[in-house]
Amino acid sequence: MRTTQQSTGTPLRPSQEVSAALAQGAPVVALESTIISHGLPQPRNLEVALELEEIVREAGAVPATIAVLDGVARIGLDPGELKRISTEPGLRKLGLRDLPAATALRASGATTVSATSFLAARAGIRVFATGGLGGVHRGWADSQDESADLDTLSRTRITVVCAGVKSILDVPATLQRLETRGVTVVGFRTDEFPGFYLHSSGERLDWRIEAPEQAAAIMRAQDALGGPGTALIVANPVPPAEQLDPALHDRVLAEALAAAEREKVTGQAITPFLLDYLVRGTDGASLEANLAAVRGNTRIAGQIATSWSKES
Ligand code: PSU
Ligand code: MN
Repeated sequence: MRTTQQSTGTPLRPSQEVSAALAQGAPVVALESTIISHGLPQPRNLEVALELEEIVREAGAVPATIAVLDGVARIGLDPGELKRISTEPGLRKLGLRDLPAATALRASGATTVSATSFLAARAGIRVFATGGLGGVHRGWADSQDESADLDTLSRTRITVVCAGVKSILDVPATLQRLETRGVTVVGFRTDEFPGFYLHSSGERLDWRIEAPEQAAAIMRAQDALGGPGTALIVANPVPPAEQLDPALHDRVLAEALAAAEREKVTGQAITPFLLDYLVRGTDGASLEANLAAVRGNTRIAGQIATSWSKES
């Protein structure tokens, strides 16, 4: 279904439900749309979009899936709009830098972690759930390809619950960049940085928390300390029973990286290309691991948002 609401002139439009929740200080969880439009195959993507919203509601919070529709940044989508971002051909992938152009030129697109974080924070939402963050790509020394997710999280006051960064990336380099940029990273019931499809990336973490209330306490400390407006990354691993078989992961990822190089895939296209290659190369097993990760993150994000709204 296509909604054809006219722009009211303001580039940011929260849904009625999200506005009401924010006005009352009720918990709200932002959800990104790139994972739906560009990260998951149809028709599963729409089912997932609806399911993630339901998980947020079960945790007692209001979901706010974020996307740009006809030049308006929408904070909270109805089921018809979720269907639109799941099925519309040619929907763009919008990072932070794309928002002014998309707004001015009345474009429609799904928002990445960088654009979603920025828009959520602007709307007054503090907690955001996704799958795996973008980061420093392998071969970054030549390509200079580092996701805008990292830069945005270094200057946006938002809590992102994720299963680490996508394992297609250079994970140690990404962690180094997060440290340099002052982004706080804590493991949720783990001492190791999660590996997106895998329970662990093998990289150690400095901080570990056991409960959503501790994430809310760190958020209060961020505000009390009053430093630069950095993010909090809550790294929540996919359970070992639901992870992708590590040997299969390593083999198919190596094939995917070789195929991307052969086909000269670069820029915004590389992440969707690699994710799609993994889905096909693992007969859908990577998709199930990806979904298990996103579901778990969404549940924890709902709990953190609920704890945060009770105490602030
Ligand atoms: N997490 C997933 N699937 C995805 C993404 C994250 O489980 O498709 C998306 C996010 O929107 C993230 C983007 O911001 O991939 C990173 O893209 P790039 O590497 O081009 O910055
Ligand atoms: Mn990139």
